[in-house]
Amino acid sequence: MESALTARDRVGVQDFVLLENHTSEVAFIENLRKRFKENLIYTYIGSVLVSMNPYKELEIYTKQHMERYRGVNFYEVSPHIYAVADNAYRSMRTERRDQCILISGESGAGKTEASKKVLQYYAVTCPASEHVQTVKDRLLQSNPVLEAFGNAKTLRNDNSSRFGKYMDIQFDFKGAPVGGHIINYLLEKSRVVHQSHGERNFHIFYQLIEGGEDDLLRRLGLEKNAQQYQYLVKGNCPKVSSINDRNDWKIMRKALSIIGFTDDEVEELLNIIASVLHLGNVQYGGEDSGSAYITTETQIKYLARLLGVDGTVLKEALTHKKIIAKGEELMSPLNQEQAASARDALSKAIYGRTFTWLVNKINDSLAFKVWTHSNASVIGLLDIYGFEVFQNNSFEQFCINYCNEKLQQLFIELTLKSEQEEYEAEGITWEPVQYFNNKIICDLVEEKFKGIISILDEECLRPGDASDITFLEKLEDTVGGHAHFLTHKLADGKTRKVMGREEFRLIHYAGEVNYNVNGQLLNGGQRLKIKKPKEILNPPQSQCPLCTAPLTATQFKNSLAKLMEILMSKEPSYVRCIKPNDAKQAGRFDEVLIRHQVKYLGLMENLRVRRAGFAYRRRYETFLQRYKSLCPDTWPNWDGRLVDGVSTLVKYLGYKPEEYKLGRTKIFIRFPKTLFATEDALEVRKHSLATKLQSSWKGYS
Ligand code: AD9
Ligand code: MG
Repeated sequence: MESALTARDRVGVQDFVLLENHTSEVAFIENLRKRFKENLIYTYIGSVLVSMNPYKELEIYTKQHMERYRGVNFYEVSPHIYAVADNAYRSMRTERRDQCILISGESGAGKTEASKKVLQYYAVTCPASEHVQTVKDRLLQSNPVLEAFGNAKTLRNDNSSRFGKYMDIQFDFKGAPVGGHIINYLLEKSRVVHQSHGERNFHIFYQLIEGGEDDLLRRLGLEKNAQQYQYLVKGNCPKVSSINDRNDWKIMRKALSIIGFTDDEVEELLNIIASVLHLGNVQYGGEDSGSAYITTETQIKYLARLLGVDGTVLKEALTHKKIIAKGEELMSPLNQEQAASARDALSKAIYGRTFTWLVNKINDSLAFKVWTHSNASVIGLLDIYGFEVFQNNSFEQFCINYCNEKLQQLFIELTLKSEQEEYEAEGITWEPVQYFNNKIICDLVEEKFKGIISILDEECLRPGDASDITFLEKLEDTVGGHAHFLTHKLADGKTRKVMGREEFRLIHYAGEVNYNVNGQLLNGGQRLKIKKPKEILNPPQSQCPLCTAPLTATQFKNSLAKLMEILMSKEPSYVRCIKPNDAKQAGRFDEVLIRHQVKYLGLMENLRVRRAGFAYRRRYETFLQRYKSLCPDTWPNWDGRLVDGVSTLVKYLGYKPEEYKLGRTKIFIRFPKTLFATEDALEVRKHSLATKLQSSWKGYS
């Protein structure tokens, strides 16, 4: 029989707070490595779950596994995503407090898979009636639909979510899921018209072309060949070995039916998807005057039919822009290049709007019809893009990283707050922890009038010579002296050689990122108010300072503020996902890559906060239950007060006064070695009992 000590040598500790040297990153990574090698992909930092993507199917998600975690204390079973799900569920039920599970990590780290596991856990383990079963099915089936329209193959992940997602699962007073609601964030619309080498457009396009029935494709005017479509050939990657588009089409179609889409609605949806493909194939020629004209009449014919608009109106929309001169609307012709970008802008707008429509439809179908807040509780699931640093970082990365700053701030505030509250509740002196508060970076981005987003808005709305470069200059004037902001200009007027003239650098909590300002004004300033398809076809207006529609960056800022409010009102659980290598391969532990993520996820900081003071804490009844066999006075039953039992037990075990403290309901143990010694004693006792039993059996034979 393996002793507790050698087992720990082999598989590491299941909670990082039990590491002897908790400040050592080397020890942290080593523990991850040991566990990963043994297929132990989950480890805790206190109540935070660290999850490593195994890149292979593990036999740990069966119904039996779910049962094992049901209603069981966090520490009595090995770390698992089901334990987090169950713990949140139980807290919701017993404390009547709304919960949220925040899943973070970089692209391909396993966030979406983790969120699906949580949802499956509730679908299987929560009580059900006929109505509830429908809700469960719809909740589960929302995934294949949203993934078809919102996920794509990227270099980093074959099924990368190109949008952020927050999902509420609503439970009734019996604890049965009775409804849901999804909020989506910042869909990567640029992918509709362009993909980098080795990447694809959103899955739905390929699913439709590969899996769509002949009849359907005929109606949509589509050919069964992705190579025919300009929007699908940019990345030169029509097929992906891990993806079966034809099969996924069937799953997606079935999911649409389960969610309650009528045949007409499905047809309408697919009309729009087909329209985007046709739009991509619209080509232009140039008049002598320079004005663009359309050379591909067939596409216009299909588009007019599918979108239900007049062909002439459509053609004008694709070759002209509307300007307002002296109070009058005029149509001004575009040149070829401008027309092509107007076409692409239209495709992106149509796709973005369709995605929002889809989310709204799913929400209608998940809506709990007799919902009142008084008798229901909520578990929220956040699956949102992690911190991103590319060679070239643009507006999209800026928004994503800003979002991560906000989440990190929330994490720090809530973790510290809950630690502090626990110490206070237990009557134990709180020792303040030093930590980096990233509020200063959030302010730099979002502060009114002088934050980066305000300056971006101002430049977007300023008529005249506003450009990406004037935006950068304004930034330099306003936030140039900020400790977390840099450009190529040095304070003494010299230039910083390592930086380009069109970029600024933010020193994020997770590292430094250079953002290119090219196109920031365009992206940051896009107005979002679009309602019906016909309205989309109105040519984009030139910038109008009086327009009150929110700008993309500000809208994103506001939606993040709302998200923070939602999360703040709930009790959080955290899942931190780590990707083991960039090759999407099982068994490969790329230490450099992992170390980066440990840093970006702020795990060492997290561990430090958790370890400040005490490594380990347990409720008296749990502690007594586990270790009472080690002390004759507490074994087999303890009659008196729990705290006296624990006190008797630890004195018998030889704990020194500086090694532990007794709170109101819990014991706090300062060093891991104290606990390990107790665990080892327990192993020894079990072992000797087993030996005794064996020898007494032998006596009978
Ligand atoms: V992105 O930011 O949306 O690009 P995610 O969501 O973090 O990313 P995802 O959950 O999609 O990553 O995981 C990527 C792939 O890793 C999956 O398609 C699976 O092939 C693989 N994966 C992730 N988690 C698990 C797991 N627990 N077991 C097995 C997994 N495979
Ligand atoms: Mg994902």
